Amino acid sequence: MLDRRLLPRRCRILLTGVFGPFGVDDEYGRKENLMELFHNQVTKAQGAASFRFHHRSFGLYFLAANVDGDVTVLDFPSRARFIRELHRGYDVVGISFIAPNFAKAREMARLARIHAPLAHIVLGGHGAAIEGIERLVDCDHVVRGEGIRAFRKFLRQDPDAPIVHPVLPSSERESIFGVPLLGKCASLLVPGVGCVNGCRFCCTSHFFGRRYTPYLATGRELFETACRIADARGTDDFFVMDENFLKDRTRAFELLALMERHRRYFGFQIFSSAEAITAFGLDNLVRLGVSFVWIGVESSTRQGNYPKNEGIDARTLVQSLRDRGISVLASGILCDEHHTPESIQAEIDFMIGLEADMVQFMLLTPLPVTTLYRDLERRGLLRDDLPWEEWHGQKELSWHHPVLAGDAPQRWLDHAFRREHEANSSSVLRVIDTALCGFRRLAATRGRDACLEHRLQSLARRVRDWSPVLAELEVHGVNALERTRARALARAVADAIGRPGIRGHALRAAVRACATAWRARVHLVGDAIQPRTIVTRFPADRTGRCPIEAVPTRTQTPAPMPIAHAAAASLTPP
Ligand code: B12
Ligand code: SF4
Repeated sequence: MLDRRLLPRRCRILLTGVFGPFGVDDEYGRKENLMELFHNQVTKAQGAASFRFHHRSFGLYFLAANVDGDVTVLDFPSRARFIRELHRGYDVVGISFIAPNFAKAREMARLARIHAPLAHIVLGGHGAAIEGIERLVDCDHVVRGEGIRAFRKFLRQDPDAPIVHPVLPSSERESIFGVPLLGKCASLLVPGVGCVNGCRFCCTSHFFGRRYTPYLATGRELFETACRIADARGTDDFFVMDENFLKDRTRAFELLALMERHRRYFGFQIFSSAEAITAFGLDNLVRLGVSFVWIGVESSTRQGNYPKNEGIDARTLVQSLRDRGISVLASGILCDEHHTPESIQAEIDFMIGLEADMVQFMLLTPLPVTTLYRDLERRGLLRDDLPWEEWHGQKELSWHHPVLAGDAPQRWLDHAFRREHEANSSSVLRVIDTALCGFRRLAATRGRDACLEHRLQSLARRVRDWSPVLAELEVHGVNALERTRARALARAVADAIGRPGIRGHALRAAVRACATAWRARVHLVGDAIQPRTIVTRFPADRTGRCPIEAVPTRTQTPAPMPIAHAAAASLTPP
């Protein structure tokens, strides 16, 4: 192990995510592990109507923006690109990984020892929670939990220096039906990490010590940071990467008050628990500009649920949000301990019956550091024959379930996603429907002030920008029900905000053309999209720690088929 006291004052630091390709079966990974959020865990059964995009490894940019030194961030490298980068000469190589990417992190540490033998190897991210990781991976230092302060300490820098929020897009290469969404995507906002609720399965809460560590502690800090980022990126929309954004009600109300006072109305896509949403008030969410909220509904049963959902009727909450123009992603847990084939079907029916815009089904997965993990470990129920690559919650259970064994969990999961799609239609249709409901409700509200007037215009824009995709669903919907719904919704949109003009018709035709090309592409080569490698260099002694370079170096994606879609910024689900 290298002695960190030997590190030079001005370090050359490489911060990297794990290497691709992603979502393929090889010695380092599994095909279920796509580097995508929606297509992997939410709209995966929705075929061409699935939302497609990539998210950068945000934590790395936060570290880079907050330590002193020449820092390079390498996102989505190939193995060969990583080796090439090592030869540039680094004092520190920081590897960020999650548990299912354990084998990749181990291989990268091995490569770093060979190609950069003098570099200190630091491991961080959720994978660092794996017990005995120091022994399993050849490294010099492991950071568990919040990383900025810990990494500064490691580098012998001031851990309590102010935190700089980097300016970043929330996602890359957004598309649906093979149609790239043009225009600016929402920016990333990370108000803080962790959640105090400590639900027993939740690894983000446990990893950060069941505490909330704010990066932006007050509404004013949030507002000022949002202004800075919005001015730099040219969009007022934000994807808020905070486990339970509305939990700090005072901060959210202060933010709302500042937006109203300055007449600067941002839009937000957030994660929040049902209790926090209810406590903040649904109409306040509309004023705050929330267009999307991810809620952990978890289960219909008392046994499978958590205090955050106590006394709240999930279906009423979901419908009340959608009525107000707020899209809901509801997530539910399958293969909980008490589930049997009968009760699991009831659970799936319950999730479908919520009629949310999107539903995530996830297998109960005990990840290291969680109470659930400790509990199952104590009871001897954890599987020791399953490699970490399989701990992604999309196929096998990583623990011994009393009745659901073998490939039963995966079959239930596939069945759940498929049924949800068939019953509730494609998520994009629901998202347009939600925006239209919100528009009608607000349009009927008397005495709208400037804030609500702004929200009304945003909803109208969202409906107008997204509705061309209905042209594709009218013809190629998953079933007759969806095709009928798409036609009815297109008529309702025309009644509420006007018939499509020449531009609208052109967009509808373009969507159809792109979708046809996409179907051909899927038929010939499949629907995989690998993220491109992104290299960003943060030089030392920079003002405001801004990167000087962000170089996409490789793309494995098909050539984009551009059609105008200015809506990307107004509705970009996380
Ligand atoms: C964005 C995201 C993704 C993106 C990936 C982005 C990327 N480029 O890797 C997408 C959507 C593709 C994704 C996919 C998956 N994800 Co994911 N994802 C997240 C999410 C929502 C946010 C992460 C984030 O940016 N947080 C904000 C930043 C600031 O925090 P951070 O990353 O934790 O970084 C901090 C510290 O951890 C630390 N740190 C991080 N890296 C490093 C490195 C060094 C050197 C140091 C010193 C410190 C350090 O410092 C940072 C600042 O404090 C988290 C949940 C969450 N709320 O954190 C899940 C999460 C990380 N994902 C998870 C999982 C399981 C998956 C999937 C397997 C899901 C699935 N079943 O399909 C896939 C795997 C994909 C793959 N092939 O790798 C788990 C990880 C579980 C675990 N214990 O390992 C999480 C925690 C969600 C959960 N609760 O289960 N994911
Ligand atoms: S409320 Fe959500 S983020 Fe918080 S501990 Fe529970 S599952 Fe995790």
